[in-house]
Amino acid sequence: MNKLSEGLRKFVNRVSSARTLDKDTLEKSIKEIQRTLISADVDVKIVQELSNSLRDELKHEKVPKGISKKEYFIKKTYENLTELLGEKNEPKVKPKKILLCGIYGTGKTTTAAKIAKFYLKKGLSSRIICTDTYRPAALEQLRQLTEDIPVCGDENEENAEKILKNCLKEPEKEVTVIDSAGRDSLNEKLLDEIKRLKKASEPDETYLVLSGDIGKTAKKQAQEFQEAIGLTGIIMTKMDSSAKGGGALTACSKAGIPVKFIGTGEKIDDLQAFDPERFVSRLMGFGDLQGILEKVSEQEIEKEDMEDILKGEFNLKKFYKQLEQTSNLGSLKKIVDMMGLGMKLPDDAVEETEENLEDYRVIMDSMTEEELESPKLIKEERINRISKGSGKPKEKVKRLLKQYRTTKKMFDKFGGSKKKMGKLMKKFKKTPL
Ligand SMILES: Nc1nc2c(ncn2[C@@H]2O[C@H](COP(=O)(O)OP(=O)(O)OP(=O)(O)O)[C@@H](O)[C@H]2O)c(=O)[nH]1
Ligand SMILES: [Mg+2]
Repeated sequence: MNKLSEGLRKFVNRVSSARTLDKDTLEKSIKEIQRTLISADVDVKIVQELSNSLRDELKHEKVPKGISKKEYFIKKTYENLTELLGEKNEPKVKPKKILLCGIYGTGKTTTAAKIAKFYLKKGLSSRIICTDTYRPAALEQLRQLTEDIPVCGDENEENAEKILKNCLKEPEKEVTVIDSAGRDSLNEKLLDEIKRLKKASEPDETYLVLSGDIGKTAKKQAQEFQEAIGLTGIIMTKMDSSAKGGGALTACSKAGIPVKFIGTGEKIDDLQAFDPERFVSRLMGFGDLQGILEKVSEQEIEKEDMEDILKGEFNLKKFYKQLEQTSNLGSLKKIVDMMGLGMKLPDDAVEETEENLEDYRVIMDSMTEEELESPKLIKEERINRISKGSGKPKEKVKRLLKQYRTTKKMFDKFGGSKKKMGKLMKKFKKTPL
């Protein structure tokens, strides 16, 4: 766990365990956040703004019914931090060309492989084009990173643009990721090369790959590339190993250039679409935060979900959301128990799901939108693909599907009776989850 997370969790603990949220506790807690953010290289001015906004909101806004002032404070902190990090990125699963650029050693090549794999897992065919003529064995590096993705390049050609053009002539795949060479800074040579690669490939996305360890200076670098080349987003790597990743993310968001993905390790699966809410809630401690968020804002969302579920629209996406929102199936169990009609989720099903939670998440990350929405489409062939993409055994994919079906059957049975459903909805709306 990195320092940022450690500090934020300490903050959550301090607030939660305080008897009341008096002025002294509030100030000490704000200091805790300030220290933590500054040590993650978040700009001092931004930290100051955040503290002021927190103080202000706590002073002027009414604490909603049903939660304590302490809980409200934690929720506000979560919201303010999330806002600092910008918008959520939901990468569209459709054919595209992606050009990666950046200076030396930021993780371009590793990221090229990760992105190609990301889309492959979502069911799109993908390939990588290596235009790096500077780093010896750049092609070899890519081939080692990816077993099941074709890599095109030419060790004997020195002109990056030529390599690109030749590779683009090869049979097309749905997603093409273009890796480029780095330089020690955004100098003329690099600029010239990327401009030419961009012209020759006409990419749908141009991503700057930055390493989280540069902290708040990310802003300057991002702006320079943005002006010189035109970016559609940033990929922030080494979020697992850098103490300054928080500062780097915040800086990019402030510069108005969206962070699209984050790299969280050296392995090919260590890439996540950037989601500030998920990111902050992990940092602050999902378990601690979850209870509070559920009590307030998410209550409404879950109610909507519940209505859909009762209408018979329970799919893997909803199941996935449940898994995402709760670190265990507690709330789903609560829903089921609340039905109070002798239909209980078997305890071992709940336990089993808790145990398998992380695996399930990985498996579902390898499914397409269509599959998540209509799990009945998932037959043997797709199971094979999902198992391969996620690196999990077929049996595990099947077990997940079976668990989903069992739960759905129960909901369907229940949803059949309108009267019962109406009664339940009334009850449901009154009772916080
Ligand atoms: N911990 C961690 N290491 C990473 C991550 N992404 C890349 N790396 C490591 O960073 C180092 C450099 O990665 P490369 O992908 O070769 O970087 P590059 O930008 O292609 O480098 P050049 O082509 O020389 O400019 C390698 O050791 C990678 O394993 C990440 O998200 N987390
Ligand atoms: Mg490289």
